[in-house]
Amino acid sequence: MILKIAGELALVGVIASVFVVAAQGWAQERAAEEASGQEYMRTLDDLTSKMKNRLQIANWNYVANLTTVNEEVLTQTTLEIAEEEKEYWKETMTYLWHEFENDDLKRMFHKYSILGTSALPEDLNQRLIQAVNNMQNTYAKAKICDYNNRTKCDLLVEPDVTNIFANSDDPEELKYAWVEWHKAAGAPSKHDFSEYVQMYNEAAKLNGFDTAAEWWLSEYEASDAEDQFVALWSHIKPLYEQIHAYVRHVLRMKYGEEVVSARGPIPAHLLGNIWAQTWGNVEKYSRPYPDKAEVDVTAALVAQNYTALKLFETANDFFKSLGLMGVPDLFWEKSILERPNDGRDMVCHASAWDFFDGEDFRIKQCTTITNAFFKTTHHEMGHIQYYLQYKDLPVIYREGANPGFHEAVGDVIALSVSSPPHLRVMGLLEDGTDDQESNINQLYKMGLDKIVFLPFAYLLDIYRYNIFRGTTTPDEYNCHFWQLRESLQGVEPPVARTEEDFDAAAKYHISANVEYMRYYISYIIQFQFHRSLCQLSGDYIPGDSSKWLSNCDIYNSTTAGEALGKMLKMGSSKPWPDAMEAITGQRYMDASGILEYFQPLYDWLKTENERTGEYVGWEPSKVDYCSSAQKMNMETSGFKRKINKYTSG
Ligand code: X8Z
Ligand code: ZN
Repeated sequence: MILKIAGELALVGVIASVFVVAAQGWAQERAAEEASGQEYMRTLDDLTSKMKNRLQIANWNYVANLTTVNEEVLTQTTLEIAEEEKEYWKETMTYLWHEFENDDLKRMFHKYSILGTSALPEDLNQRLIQAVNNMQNTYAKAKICDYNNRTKCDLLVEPDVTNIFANSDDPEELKYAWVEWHKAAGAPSKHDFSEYVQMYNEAAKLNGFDTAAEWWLSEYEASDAEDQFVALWSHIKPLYEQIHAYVRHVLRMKYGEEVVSARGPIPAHLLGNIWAQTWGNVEKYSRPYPDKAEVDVTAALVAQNYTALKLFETANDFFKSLGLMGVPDLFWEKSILERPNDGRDMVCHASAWDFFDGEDFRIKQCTTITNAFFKTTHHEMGHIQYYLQYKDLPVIYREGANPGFHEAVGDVIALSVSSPPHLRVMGLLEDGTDDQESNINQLYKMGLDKIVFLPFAYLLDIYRYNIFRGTTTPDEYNCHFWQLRESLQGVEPPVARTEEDFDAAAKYHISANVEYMRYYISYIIQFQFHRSLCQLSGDYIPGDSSKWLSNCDIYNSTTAGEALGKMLKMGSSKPWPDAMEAITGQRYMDASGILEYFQPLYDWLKTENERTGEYVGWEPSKVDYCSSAQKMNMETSGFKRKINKYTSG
């Protein structure tokens, strides 16, 4: 009996030690696998930076000079790199990275597991590239004729169309330019756009997403990202409605009730911008206190002989004052800061470029000396600052914490630069303007830029989510676009529209396949960043009503610079709440910053709209942009119900 028990115990012991040995073996194997994963990541990093560098060069060469040869080189390079990436991807996927202990390594593998458009079979990828190139080309080369001289037909979006909208207040001229631009830049791209949607959705599926909408949303690393966007809008909407009502009132007084109805949406051609995305140019005749000093700095910049170069140097100086990095010499050598005067076609829309070699960073911008470019210059330099700060990270992390972060950096700087105290120091704003009325003027000008932009940015991607998800089909492209613009922005087209038109593509980012929710997020979080940096700099104390957040300037604050730098250095190596925490101590995006900033303006607008009795909100447009069949279909298909979710209405 005793012997039997001893025998059984021995057997149990043997089995147990077999397990222990097996477990140890397995653990060793896993450790070895993980170590080889580490090693592999280093190789892949090296290869990826070389591939990305090559692709960026081909890309830059094309957009800076739209020739057929440059287009061919770009297409070929993209296809070749796609094949290479596919091969590496297969190897990457042989690693059991889900089991890795090291979270950082896991994060890198996870990022590499999304192959993007390179996942497409070559023929489909080629169709995608072709469709996007066609749209880019159409947009960049679109020209319209002069209103007063119809034989002069070389007007481009930058600077000509932009200038017409900035300076003209002839509603007929504006209507003409609006219609012509949409005819030239939008309508021809309809077919290419639907081809692009099919190919892009196909790529999304190959990457494991239901549609390209889920792919884009995945960049925000939250399962409820879309709900977060919706919630943010519900907080901002009351402020937007006040500014909308105020501007409509002024425009009705200016143009008459025939042109601007009392309770309708605002006609989109009267807002000082071809896309009605920012309304800063209507400030000159809608300023709350017209007798107070000028707040638009265009005239001051011109009077002081600012050049494109001087604008960039000014922005560079601000970053340096925070203890952040100045741009390297190569930047000044390689950037294009003005439209070259050699007759070439190029994509003028401003952009900042990382060439992924740690040395080459460039901006391409067709600068003119205006208030708007003063801001855009800081915006673009913010992208460069991010590139510089994270240049030593593995290449897979050289991106914003989320796409909105990248867009917010330069704008945060511009918030300080545009504060009345800073403008005064720069000599761009008259002295002796530090009173309540001047500050309301200044805040109003900012509101026309920042608040007004939010519904535009938000709807541009709700529009594309609907298309990617099949909620909007090609025969409804234009009708649904205007349905969203009316519901969210409260604007309407100046003339009737049909499906012959494709107005969305008259906006650069639609034709160039650039996700746009990034700007919506940026315009919200930049105020969270501004508030925190202002507190760190000591130039703002929350709750102290003697100093407005809009009067804070962080110039020279190395404490603020250090916090900003810390966040920028993280790139996308950590989920964005970690990056946000590095500056704000908060782990979520919220509208409290922007609402705090604009609180005095909100109070002023509310009182003013009550005084004039202006209706707040808007009733349905009387302009025809959907056919009766389309209208019926919107009711029965549930489209109306679906968009209600986004409008908080
Ligand atoms: O496209 C841009 C930048 C380049 S990232 C000039 N922006 C958006 C636009 O122009 O529509 C900046 C603000 C919004
Ligand atoms: Zn940008």
